[in-house]
Formats: sequence, C-alpha cells, structure tokens
Amino acid sequence: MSIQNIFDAVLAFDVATVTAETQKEIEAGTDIGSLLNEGLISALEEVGDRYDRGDLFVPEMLRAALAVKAGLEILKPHLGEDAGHSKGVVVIGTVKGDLHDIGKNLVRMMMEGAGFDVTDLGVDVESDVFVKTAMEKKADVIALSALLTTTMPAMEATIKAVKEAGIASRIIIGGAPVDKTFADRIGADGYSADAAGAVRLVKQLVT
Ligand code: B1M
Repeated sequence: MSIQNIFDAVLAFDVATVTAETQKEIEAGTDIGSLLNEGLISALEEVGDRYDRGDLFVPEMLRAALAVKAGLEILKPHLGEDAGHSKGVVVIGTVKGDLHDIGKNLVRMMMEGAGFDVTDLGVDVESDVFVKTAMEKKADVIALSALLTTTMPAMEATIKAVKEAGIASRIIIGGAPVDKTFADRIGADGYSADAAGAVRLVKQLVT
C-alpha cells in the first residue's frame, strides 16, 4: 500500500481501489497533503498530459475525474482544521460554459473545513445566478473557478455583473489558466493558485 497505488488506480479509472487505498493511507497516518497532491492531483495532471499527447480521450478523462472525486470524498473530513461557528459566507461556482469542478470542490471542502458557510452553485453558472445568490446569502465573498481559457471571459462578465448590481461581496478567482495579472485586470479582489491559498485569502478578506 502506498500513495503510488492511489496514483495508479486513478490512471486505471478504478474507483474502488482509489477509495480503499485512500482510506488505508489515512488509517496508516500518511500526510493528507501528500495523499491529495502526490496521489490524486498529480494523477489528474498525468491524465491531462496523456490527453494532450492523444493517448487518452474525454471519456477516460471523465472516468479519472470520477475516481479522484471518490478519493476526495474520503479525504474531505480531514481537509479542514478549524471548523466551528461560521467565519463568513462564501458563494462558489465554476463559471458559465465550464464543467470542471474538482478544483472548485476542493476549494469548497477546505473552506467548509475552515469554518466558512459555503453555498456551492455547481458548474456552468450564469453571472446572474452568482448575483442573485450572493444577494440572498449576503455573501462576504464570491469565489469563481475556471479551467478553460475559453471560459476566462465569463469571469470578467461575472465580476462586471456583480459590480453593476452594487453588491458589496469581495470576489476571488482561481483555476489553472488564470493568474494574478488576469485577476487584477478584470477587477477581482484576489487570486489564489490553490485551494489552501484560497482559504487564506478569504480569511484575509473577511477580517
Ligand atoms: Co478538461 N481540460 N476538458 N475535462 N481537463 C483540462 C482543463 C485541459 C488542461 C486538458 C489538457 O488539454 N491538457 C484542457 C483545457 C485547455 C485550456 O483551455 N487551456 C481541457 C479541455 C480542452 C477540455 C474539453 C474542452 C475537452 C473536449 O471536450 N474536447 C472539455 C470541456 C468541457 C467544459 O468544461 N465545457 C473538458 C472536459 C473534461 C471532463 C468533463 C472530461 C473532466 C472534468 C470532470 C470534472 O471536473 N468533474 C476533465 C478533466 C478531468 C480535465 C483535467 C485532466 C483535470 C482537471 C482537474 O480536475 N485537475 C485537466 C488537465 C489538467 O488539469 N492537467 C483538463 C485537478 C484539480 C484539483 O485541479 O481544477 O486546476 P484544478 O484546481 C486547482 C487550482 O487550479 C486551484 O485549486 C486547485 C488545487 O488546489 N483552483 C482554485 C481551482 N479553482 C479555484 C478557485 C479558487 C482558487 C483556486 O478560488 C475561487
């Protein structure tokens, strides 16, 4: 049993083995960050590389994603260290046109673990849904995720809609194709490259 088994099981699209091996590693006291980064996330990076090379295709990418999601569910109770009373309200979603949700789910789980009250709008979220929900929930922070270069403009459109609606919520963005320069350019209040950084950022913004 090892982190390598988890990595291999994701690449074999083997949900049962990912689940069992992740559970075993937790019980053995393996570092949660290593399970996450070296086991689950790096396997998906390998999947992305194989997709780029034409060695696998969208259906396999989807099966690998399902295997990683199963592993994340096992890790979920161990991702936060600071739960308790709500530290603030966050509305999170993947922007319009984009169906990728693993990174967004990880951000959500870590925010929940850190004690935030999080409403997850899912994927392919229209800007007006972000606006409406942020108003209803009195969101401190709206968190936008995107994984495609083609959906980056939807982040800008969402920020514009939020500002036009006069909502006070702060807006943060993240996802593989975006960076701090892009965040500044579209008027976001913050950017993080990873889920742990997103939690730190939200803590800074709500205090
Ligand atoms: Co897609 N896909 N995909 N895909 N997919 C990528 C993103 C791609 C890089 C693959 C590649 O070419 N190498 C490429 C995008 C190229 C680009 O635009 N630059 C791509 C493509 C092209 C596509 C399709 C267009 C393929 C097609 O149909 N021809 C299609 C688009 C569908 C759509 O969205 N409209 C598509 C579809 C899919 C699946 C549905 C099959 C599946 C997604 C399943 C799912 O999410 N439920 C899928 C997958 C699995 C991937 C890869 C392999 C893995 C993505 C992932 O989950 N990574 C991906 C290749 C790769 O990433 N190397 C790829 C793990 C996850 C933990 O990382 O989401 O980056 P990530 O999250 C990170 C950070 O980015 C950050 O924190 C996380 C780490 O802590 N983060 C935030 C994310 N959101 C944040 C928000 C924050 C802060 C940080 O604050 C708000």
